[in-house]
Order: sequence, then structure tokens, then C-alpha cells
Amino acid sequence: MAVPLPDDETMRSIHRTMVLVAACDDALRAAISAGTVTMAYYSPRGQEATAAGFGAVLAGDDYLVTTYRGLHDQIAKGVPLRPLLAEMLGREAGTGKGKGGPMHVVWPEAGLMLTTGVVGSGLPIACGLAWAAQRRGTGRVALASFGDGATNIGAFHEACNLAALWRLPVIFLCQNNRYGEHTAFADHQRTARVADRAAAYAMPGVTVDGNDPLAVRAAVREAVDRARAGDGPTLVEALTYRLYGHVFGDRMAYVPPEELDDAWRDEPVGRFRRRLVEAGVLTDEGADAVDRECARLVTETLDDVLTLPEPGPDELMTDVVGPDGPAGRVTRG
Ligand SMILES: Cc1ncc(C[n+]2csc(CCOP(=O)(O)OP(=O)(O)O)c2C)c(N)n1
Ligand SMILES: [Mg+2]
Repeated sequence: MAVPLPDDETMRSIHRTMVLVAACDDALRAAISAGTVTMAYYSPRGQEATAAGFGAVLAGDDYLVTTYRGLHDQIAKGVPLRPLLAEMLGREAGTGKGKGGPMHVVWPEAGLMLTTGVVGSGLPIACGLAWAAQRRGTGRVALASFGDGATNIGAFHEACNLAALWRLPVIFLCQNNRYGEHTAFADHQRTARVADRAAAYAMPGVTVDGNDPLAVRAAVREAVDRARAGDGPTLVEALTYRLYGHVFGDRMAYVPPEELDDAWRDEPVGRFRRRLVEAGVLTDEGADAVDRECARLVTETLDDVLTLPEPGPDELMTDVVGPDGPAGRVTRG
């Protein structure tokens, strides 16, 4: 059954989420370029629609696991901007008191249970979260967000198999941005569609336009309904694009220029804005106001976060687990 379109308010909220992600990304790239901020940064620019689409479906207490390229996912899941940016910039006011940094953001208050730099490792963890929800009967689902390259890792296949076997309430959301690091999709797997891999595990697999938040929302909604009904996992492949390459500083010399031009023409934030204006859901003036409001919010938050302290030496040794156990208990000779 086709999932109906959301109401106008929800469409405007999806649009704002996308604008906020893009504003945040613009500000972070500008700050890194200016030397105000130093960090490894994996831009999600171009993938806003995928995050905003699933964000409009998941409940606040549903679980999310994401990756180093997860800023859009984190914002869409409702992680507040201040602790999020503070963590990325290594400040004590951050989600992990500044000790995790951009690749290790967690915020259980919004269901964000993991951000990881280990490709594919979020999927088995999503299975564990879903298994807990299933056993406790909480009705929660877990969404694992990962890239196309991650679908070549053993952990992806193990997680798909286990989730299908145990009918776990998981949504495997592959953000197929056409590259894994510097390797194009066709050079890292022979499968035409990541979603085709679902058949190997007897679960539904669907490919959607990842630059259309309403298409993503509809596919994830069906997957979530299936998961909550006890019918197990779904693999959703969202076709999208990484507009700024793999990591900040990537010159993208390996990307055909015409391909990049096409991708910019299909850029999702402007595309959704035009669609809402044409549909009468937003006016141009209203959309400009959203742009200004998000840019101001990001600038103010970033300026504020830059004044905040980093964790002190005592804090650095608190809640840190090393090979000898909790660092607080380690005795040094
Ligand atoms: C287990 C593991 N292998 C290799 C790497 C190095 N690595 C970091 S990002 C990346 C590409 C992953 O591509 P994809 O899953 O498509 O995600 P994207 O970066 O495109 O969002 C690789 C291979 C890693 N971090 N972890
Ligand atoms: Mg990729």
C-alpha cells in the first residue's frame, strides 16, 4: 500500500532539517578552511534528503547507529546542535565531553547510540539494540545508516543474516553515494543494486531516490511498520551523492566533471525547496527566511562553542576504558 504524502507542516519540517544540515556543513567547511577548527571532516552535503526522510519517520526513542559521515543523520534524529558541535570540536560541553570527537558522537536521549569510523561495524550493533527491543517488547526499532562501500564488509552480511533469521526490528539504510573512499561503485561490487543483496537473506530490499526525502520517508515508513509488526528487517538503498568527496580536502580528481555537474544539478536541498514552492507549501520568501534562520542559528552556536573549554586533564581520564579496564582504576608505576 502506498504511503500517503505527509501534511504541509511535516514537509516544512523536513525542508528545515535539510537546510539546517547544509548550513552546518557550510559553516564547518568554512571554519576548517579558515583554520578556526581542525578536525577530520566527512561532509554529508548532498545526502540531506536521505536523513531528513528517515528522521520524519523514526520516533524519538527509536535507535540510530551512524558513521563518521553522520552529521545529517544526527541532526535529523534530533541531536541538539550545541552538544553536537561541541563534541565535534572537542569541547567539554560535547555529547561525550569532547573526548569522542566527530567520529564518536552518541546521544541516547535522542536514540543516537553509536557513531563509528569502523566501516560496517554499526550494523551488528543495530542488531543488538533491535534484539534488546524485541526481547523487552518495547516496540522500538533500530536504524543502521551506512554507505555503499560498507556492504562489502563481512559485518554487513553477518548482520543481515542474523536480523533476517531472528526477525529483528532493524532497518538497514544504505546511503549509496556512489563511492567508497576513492573507489566508484562499479569498481567495488558487481551487483547493480545494493538492494539486490537483500534477496540472499530472504528480506525485502528496495532502492529509492535518496535525493527525494518523501521517497525515503515512504520506504523507511514501510520498513518501520514491518519491523514493529514483528516481520523483521528491510534493506533500503537510498541513491544519493557525496558532493564534496570523501573527506575535507579531497580534490575529487578521480570524479568525472560531468558526473559532478549532474550531481549538483540534482542537489537535494534546492530541489525540495522548488518542489514545495511549486506545490504552494512554502513561499520563496518563507524559504529565504528558513535559510536565514538556520544560518544564524549555526553561526551563533558555532561562535559560542568556540569559546568553550576543552576537557581538563582530570576529565580526560574519566569514563575512559582501556586495555587495563576503566582508566580511572589504572595504577601507573
Ligand atoms: C573496517 C574498515 N575498513 C576500512 C576503513 C577505511 N575507510 C574509511 S571510510 C571508507 C569508505 C567507506 O565507504 P562507504 O561505506 O561507501 O561510506 P561513505 O564514506 O561513502 O559514506 C573506508 C574504506 C575503515 N574505516 N574501516
Ligand atoms: Mg559511499
